Amino acid sequence: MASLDLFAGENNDVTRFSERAYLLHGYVERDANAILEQLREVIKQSPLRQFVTPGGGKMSVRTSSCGDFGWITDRKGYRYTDTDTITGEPWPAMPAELKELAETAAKECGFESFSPNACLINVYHPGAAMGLHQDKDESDFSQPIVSFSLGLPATFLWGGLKRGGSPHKITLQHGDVLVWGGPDRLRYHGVKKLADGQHPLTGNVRVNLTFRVR
Ligand SMILES: O=C(O)CCC(=O)C(=O)O
Ligand SMILES: [Mn+2]
Repeated sequence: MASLDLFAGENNDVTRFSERAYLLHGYVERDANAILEQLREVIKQSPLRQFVTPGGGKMSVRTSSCGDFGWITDRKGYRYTDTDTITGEPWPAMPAELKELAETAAKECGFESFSPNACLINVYHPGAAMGLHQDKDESDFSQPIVSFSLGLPATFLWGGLKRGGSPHKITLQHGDVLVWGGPDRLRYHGVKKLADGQHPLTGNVRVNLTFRVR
């Protein structure tokens, strides 16, 4: 297995772990309180829920969305909608500060024109995980994915462009941001089962936000 250090970037705060995939260490740590406050408001309007996949399994992660579009899944498939299927209302607006932070992170990694219109909120309790998958329900793969991690640490799995093989493991800490795009945009990725723990800001959960152009 190739060492991730192979791609280590020039800047200590950024690790480039694939051709166009970057870990911005602690990038949103200072903003964590404000981000979580905004999320609490979003979740009041569109509550967290456990989706059922097309295969009929219940996802272990609890999910909501904000922005013009929200990502959903049910027996009919994975897709984006412009209304929350629970409330029947439009998804809550994407807080401007969050959008700006995501755009600045993308710029930091050379993705100049990123303007996300969907933000998927994933809340992991201990034992929750996300299997290896591609983010491929979007229409413009020239746009990156920007992902914030808050609260409990997690092991992120970074695979190839095809299923199979053993993925690299990347530890994501509170405040870390991942950006991936270009030739890495359709990489398989996932999250290992969350270990028990307590975090001063989130208690026993990990919160993940992924900003996307739907
Ligand atoms: O929780 C994470 O770090 C990744 C989430 C993810 O891949 C997704 O929501 O599609
Ligand atoms: Mn994903």
